[in-house]
Formats: sequence, structure tokens, C-alpha cells
Amino acid sequence: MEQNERKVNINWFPGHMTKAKRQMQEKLKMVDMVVECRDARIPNASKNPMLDELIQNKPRCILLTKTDKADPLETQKWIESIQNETTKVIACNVLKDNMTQILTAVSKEVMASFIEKQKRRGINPRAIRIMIVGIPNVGKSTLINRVAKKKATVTADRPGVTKALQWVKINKDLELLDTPGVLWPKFEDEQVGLCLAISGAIRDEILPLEDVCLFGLDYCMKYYPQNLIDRYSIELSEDTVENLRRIAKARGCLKNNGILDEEKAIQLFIREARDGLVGRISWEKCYGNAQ
Ligand SMILES: Nc1nc2c(ncn2[C@@H]2O[C@H](COP(=O)(O)OP(=O)(O)O)[C@@H](O)[C@H]2O)c(=O)[nH]1
Ligand SMILES: [Mg+2]
Repeated sequence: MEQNERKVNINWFPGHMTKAKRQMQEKLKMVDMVVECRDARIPNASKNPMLDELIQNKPRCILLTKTDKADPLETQKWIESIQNETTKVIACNVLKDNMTQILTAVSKEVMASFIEKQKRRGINPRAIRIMIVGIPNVGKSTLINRVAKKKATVTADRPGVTKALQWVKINKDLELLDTPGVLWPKFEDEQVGLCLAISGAIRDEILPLEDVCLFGLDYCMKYYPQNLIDRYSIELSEDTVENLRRIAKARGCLKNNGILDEEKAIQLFIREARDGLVGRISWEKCYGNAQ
């Protein structure tokens, strides 16, 4: 394969980005705080490069999702390195954890001084308005659907919005904007592209699957070799392509003429890695001082 063909090229459209950015700014005016979802397996790659600028001083919490698929030790390191005085970081399994409780608790903590100020003025603290944002596939809709389940949505009549926004009253303390803010990842970085691809954030049709597979396999050989041995019952070679062949053989990926079907093994490995079947893997290591 030519070197330039190996580039992971992810096509996001600049026109859509400008529009997305504008829409986000409009919505941001309406909320008290933002919950930024990122994939716990790739806390750097699943970050939006412009979010800091978009949010500015608006209080924020970072929710690392899919912890059930991530390496718990790495997740802990990521939490410690991203968290600071202004940004609270929590990690959860959006499918299983009590997300209403988690969101309520974190919003109270992040908005503590705001709540305090209202109390001091003798006002009954109103519900905190939050908005869920993040790049595609980090679990935004799953989160909204879970906390909004069976809750009636109320159409906002607040000034300043051209289109009526739907709010969901979660409980007396919390109101949620019912549509997430969809952002784009740092797609111009090849390493980021590979991380997004191996974790399943990008559609396969636009991906060089062989590169994605070899990246994932290579990464596992380096950091999670036992996972490969356990999953595929193979002896590991130093050579990534050879290991792919061994996986193909172990799994009976064969063409009609009995020759190993590497194509099939590529798809198999990517699918199993994404599904967490190769074990709990964080595709980005934390080296401290992250954002
Ligand atoms: N294992 C696991 N899967 C999750 C979690 N959160 C979301 N998902 C899955 O990830 C996929 C993308 O979720 P979705 O809510 O559509 O992401 P969105 O694009 O950000 O709205 C879906 O298949 C969800 O079931 C999680 O915490 N753990
Ligand atoms: Mg969605």
C-alpha cells in the first residue's frame, strides 16, 4: 500500500461545522452547565477541539462513558489527570448506572456556588439547566433517553431562542435540554482517527479497515498481549501481520480455496475489539496532565 493511501481520512464538512457551532452557541445561552460526554477508552481523541472556546466560563462536567469497555486503571488515571478546580470528571456505564442520580449529584456539586447565592438572597433555588454535548457515538442519546424516560417534555418559552427548545424536567433540581449538542472530533490528527475508528465512533464505509485493524492489533500486542492470547488462544509473534494470520487461522477465516481470509479476520478483530470481547482496553494511555 502506498504511504499516502494509508492516511486515515475522515471527511467532516466545514459547512456543517460552522452551523453546528452557531447552534451550539445559541443553546449554550440557555443552560447553566454543560455535561461533556467522552468515551472513556479514548478521552483525548473523543474530545472536541473547540469546546473550551465554545463553553468559555460556563461550568462543565466531563462524563467518561463506556467505562465497562475501558481499562479501569487507565480510566482512573485519566480522571485524575483531567480533573481540576474548574472541571469535574466522572466515569460511568451509561447503560447500567443510575444516571439520574449521577447527573443530579454532579450538577449540585458543580453549581454549588450558584445554588448558595440564590439561597443567600432568600430565593428558592430553581432547577439547574443542563445540556449534553459531545462527538458522535459517545452515548449522548442513550444518556438523555435514560434520564428522560417517561418524563414529559416542556416546550420552552424563554426569550432569545428562535426555535423552541424542548426541556425535560428530570426532578425538582434538574432540567435537561432534550437534544444533545453534537460536535466533531479532532479529525485532522491521524492517531486520533485511528482511535476513533477502533472504538467504533466512525462508520466503517469511510475507513481503511486494514490500517485500523493493524493499529489495534499492534496496540494490544504492546499493552494488552494477554488479552490476545486469552481471546484467540494463539502464540504471539513480534510481527503484527503474522498475528493477524494466526487469528485468521484460529478462527477458521478461510476462503473457498482454503487460503486464509485476512479480510475476514480484519473485520472480526475490529468487531470484537469494539464490542469489548478482546477485554477492557483503553486505546489511549494517560501520561498525566491531560485536558
Ligand atoms: N457498553 C456501553 N455502551 C454504551 C454506553 N453508552 C452508550 N453506549 C452505546 O454506544 C452506542 C452509541 O450511543 P449513542 O447514545 O447513540 O451515542 P450518541 O451518538 O452520542 O448519541 C450505542 O450502541 C449505545 O448503546 C456505555 O456506557 N457502555
Ligand atoms: Mg445521538
